[in-house]
Amino acid sequence: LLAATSVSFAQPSQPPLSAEERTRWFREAKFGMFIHWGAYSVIGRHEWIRTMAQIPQADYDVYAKQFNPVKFNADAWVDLAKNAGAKYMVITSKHHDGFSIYRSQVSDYDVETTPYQGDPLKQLAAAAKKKDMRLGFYHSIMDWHHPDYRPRRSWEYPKNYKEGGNNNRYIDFMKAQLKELLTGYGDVAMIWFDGEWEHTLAEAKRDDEVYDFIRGLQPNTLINDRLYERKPGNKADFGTPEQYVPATGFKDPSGKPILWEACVTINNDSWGYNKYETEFKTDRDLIRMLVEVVSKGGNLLLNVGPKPDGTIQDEFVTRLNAMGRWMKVNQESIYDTTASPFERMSFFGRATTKGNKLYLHIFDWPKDGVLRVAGLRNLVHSAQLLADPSRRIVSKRDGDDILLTLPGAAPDEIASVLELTLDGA
Ligand code: JFZ
Repeated sequence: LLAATSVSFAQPSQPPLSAEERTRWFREAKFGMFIHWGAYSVIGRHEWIRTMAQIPQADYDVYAKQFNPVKFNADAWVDLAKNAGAKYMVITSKHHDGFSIYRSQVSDYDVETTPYQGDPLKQLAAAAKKKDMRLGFYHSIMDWHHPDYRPRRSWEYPKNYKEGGNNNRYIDFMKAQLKELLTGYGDVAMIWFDGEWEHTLAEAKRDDEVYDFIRGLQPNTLINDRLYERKPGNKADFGTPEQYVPATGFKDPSGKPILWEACVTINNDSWGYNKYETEFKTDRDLIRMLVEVVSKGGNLLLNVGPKPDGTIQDEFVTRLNAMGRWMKVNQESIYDTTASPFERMSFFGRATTKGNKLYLHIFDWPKDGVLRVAGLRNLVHSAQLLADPSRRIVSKRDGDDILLTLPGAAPDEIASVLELTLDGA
């Protein structure tokens, strides 16, 4: 269990990169795995359960103390992500309930209060490092537990602001936790803030201070936009549309297009483990969603909520494996690509580009075997199906369009990818 902690997490030296350089891996990666795991997983309903069910702190703590993931295997989690085709993982170091799932020296509301002897984040960081997987931390600004956090949930404190809370002291605490995460766990791919809507940092005018603090510890860690509460001209590396795919890209509050990452659950609604959930997106929903996101220039951060024992439910595993099988055949059309060049999507599916390659993701296979790509004026040098590269696909110009003659049946009912090599792309 503790073997993983023998890996050295000596602070890596990172020469600061330009924004363009430090986000390169993110733009190439396209697909990450999100993990919501904490005291709420023990209850197994929803990560907001403490607020939703108005559970008093003392009662909630009984569950928190039961967090004991004896079957947690960090290598298995990294393998699951890797086999699915994900290039990075983002895990909750602390969610809104305030419970840290790592061994925090500055908080006594953490995994150290449970029977579990290890540090899940240390083990995950070691496994990720070994397997060449990037790891980032989701960290909630909102904290329902810390005595200095204001405002508190209104159902507990009708006045909304708890007497005695001290915003600045809370932010100091948050910085101390960030320092632990950014100095004890090796390279941190990103800090994924959340819960900014209670204005904690904005009110104290300390958002930029937190930004600079992170950069000072690890200059190339990416920082999401939820640090800033949609402040115009902020320095965030990427935006975070949630549970939807923005149709025309994502803009910061000043209107500047920025990198973005759509975060999405595999189940219907809950980010944390929900044992009552019966609805799950299908393989087809998920694969097409990844294609959709990438064709619009974004990343997909797909969530799993592991069980309290450290295992991941079959409904998630089978779907991630299906994505992985699709990715093994078609990954060229995903990694390191840029958004579709077509202003209006052709009827058949989606598209991405890379250099002189144009990838067509065919959702609706043409019944007459002829695919019309409207408005493609480039010369098509060659065309091949990624699922069947040996077969020659004939292309023919028809005015502004290209006609491609395809085999009778789709190689993949969910999404078949046709790679066009263009002249003068
Ligand atoms: C937040 C959390 O409250 C939730 O538990 C989960 O961690 C998720 C990833 O993030 O929920 C949000 C945050 C932002 C929006 C909606 C839900 N939003 O911008 O619409």
